[in-house]
Amino acid sequence: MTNSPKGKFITVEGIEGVGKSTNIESMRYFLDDKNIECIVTREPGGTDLGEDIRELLLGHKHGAMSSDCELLLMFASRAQHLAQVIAPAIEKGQWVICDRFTDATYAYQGGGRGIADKHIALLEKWVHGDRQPDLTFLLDTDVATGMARVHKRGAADRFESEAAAFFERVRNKYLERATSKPSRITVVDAGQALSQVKADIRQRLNEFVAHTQL
Ligand code: Z5A
Repeated sequence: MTNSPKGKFITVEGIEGVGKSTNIESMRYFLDDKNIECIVTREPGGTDLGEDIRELLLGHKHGAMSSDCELLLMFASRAQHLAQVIAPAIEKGQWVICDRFTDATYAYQGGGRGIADKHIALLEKWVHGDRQPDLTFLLDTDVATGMARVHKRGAADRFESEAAAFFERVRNKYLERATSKPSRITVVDAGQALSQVKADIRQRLNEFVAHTQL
């Protein structure tokens, strides 16, 4: 009996408004076209429990939440998500596209809130061991462009209410991580016309799919 191949784990990252949700939909169509079974999920969230944690994290009910509490809730949601959704899907051979994962924790809780990388690394090791995304798209554009896109939507959540300086630190941390992990993280210029952003993502995804089928 041969083991069926494991699925792949793809994550999509970036500051608010860079077009993660929009482009994830196109990525799903692309994989469908290639007859690759995939699921789309998100963090924080992705399970019933995780979605409840997401409400705590994004809502304004707990505006005075400490940075450490925020960090631990992100990993609590992630632990459930990995155990209940991500790991089982990959084991079954499905591909998983996840809207944000641990790079977001380094960017927001590390870069944004100032928590030391070594604390985040400890939780990362505990919660996901050696499991890492196989491919990450970092959609990158300047903070003003991202903010202008989402602020058209109305009421801002707890993160969206942060000042531009917070998102500058988040963006810098993302770019720093991309520089240190070039084989996993592909940076896409998300300030371009959407058609070009989609084309850039499709090209990288195509290379990745071809490589996995070698
Ligand atoms: N967070 C954290 O702190 N730590 C963690 O570990 C994790 C998360 C996992 C929830 O994330 C918050 O959790 C997040 C970080 C924190 N807070 N923030 N900020 P989220 O992913 O749910 O929230 P978000 O980043 O605010 O997502 P978003 O606002 O939905 O943005 P998006 O998905 O990147 O964008 P979009 O909805 O696809 O596009 C926004 C608009 O721009 C839409 O009208 C599009 O049509 C338009 N758009 C998209 N691309 C283009 C281009 N290229 N040109 C023109 N217009 C475009």
